[in-house]
Amino acid sequence: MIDFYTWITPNGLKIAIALEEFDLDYRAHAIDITSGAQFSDDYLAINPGGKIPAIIDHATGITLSESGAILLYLADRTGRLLPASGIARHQAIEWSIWQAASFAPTLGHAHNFLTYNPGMAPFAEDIFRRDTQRLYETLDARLEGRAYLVDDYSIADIATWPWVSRFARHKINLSDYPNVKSWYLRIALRAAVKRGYEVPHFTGTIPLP
Ligand SMILES: N[C@@H](CCC(=O)N[C@@H](CS)C(=O)NCC(=O)O)C(=O)O
Repeated sequence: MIDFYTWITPNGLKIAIALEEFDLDYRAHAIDITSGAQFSDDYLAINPGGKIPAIIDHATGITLSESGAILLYLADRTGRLLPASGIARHQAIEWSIWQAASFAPTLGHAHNFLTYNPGMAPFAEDIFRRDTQRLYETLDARLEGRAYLVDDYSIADIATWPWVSRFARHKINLSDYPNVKSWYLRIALRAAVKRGYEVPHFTGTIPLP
């Protein structure tokens, strides 16, 4: 059994979708980061950084935070959605790290400046709008002629997809990135993705461009 601490945000959705894809036994615990639940003593004992997501896997005794590390752990534990060796493994890790280090932080800042606080920091709005577009260009180029980021569907796709699902908040028109759009729609059809999108609770159906 895995205890899974999460909220209705892309970093949480990555793990919800992965747990559903791996068909692992888990209990989801909603940590409402809008009311400060991430700073409770109980939660800080699980993740001293006070961020979701985190897991406790009682089968192995491990407690983990950082969505990228959790995805790698779950893939290795199940032997699925990450090649065991070879170039494809390194490329899946490469794109997972691209997502964690570049895509997610930039889009998160874009949400803050472009959607939640528009007009407050024009310079930051400009930087994050342009950087977001550059990252979409990178993603679109990678997906040219490919169904998934690396050969077969993998944790790299699971890591990236929930952030793309917030395209409206970072002011991206998916029709401007046709390869991203078809990849996004392909993954949106997966039953496990639909189930994961409703964890820890239903917030609406998957947005369609
Ligand atoms: N690099 C971390 C980022 C985690 C993160 O930023 N989580 C956000 C929600 S998406 C959070 O918990 N925010 C609450 C806070 O910062 O107080 C990961 O990938 O897990």
